[in-house]
Amino acid sequence: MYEIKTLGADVLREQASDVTEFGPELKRLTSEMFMVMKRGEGIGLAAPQVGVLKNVFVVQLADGIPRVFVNPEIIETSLEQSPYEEGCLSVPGIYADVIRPDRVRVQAYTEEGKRFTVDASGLLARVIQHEHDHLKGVLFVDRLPETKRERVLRMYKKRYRK
Ligand code: QAP
Ligand code: CO
Repeated sequence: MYEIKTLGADVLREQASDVTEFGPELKRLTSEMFMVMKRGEGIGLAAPQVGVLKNVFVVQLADGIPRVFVNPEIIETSLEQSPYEEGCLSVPGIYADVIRPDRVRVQAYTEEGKRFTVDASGLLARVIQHEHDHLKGVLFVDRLPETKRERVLRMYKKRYRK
């Protein structure tokens, strides 16, 4: 079973690589990722968070639809941006408002290797951008204004030591 890597783990800071084989190994990875995500009561999880440097993330919102994005690319973002409170299974207990585009168009592949495009808004758009960042080694705390980032990181380290 995969374990969630937390802030400080080097693997969270590396660039992931594209998936080249759409077979049973990929299926196994995504099903394990859904399990890890649900166990942690998350709504999104990227492969690097379980130590796998592949361009894959999974999302499951309250609608219950399991969504898999393989080799995703954000091809368009709205000019309108808004703050929204984010958290991350890799930075447990920390939540902060992150400003991001309200809507994105993402192109990705299914587990079967079929290309698809989604226009996402609302929470789905947020989670897609957050998870896409993980594939580049970026965490939501990196997107906070410096003073706020320092404050939440201090809070995290203080809690983490206990
Ligand atoms: C990303 O994050 C997300 O600190 C997914 O103690 C979340 O599922 C993007 C979680 C919100 C946009 C808005 C975090 C669970 C789950 C924690 C998650 C925790 C337990 C985070
Ligand atoms: Co995250």
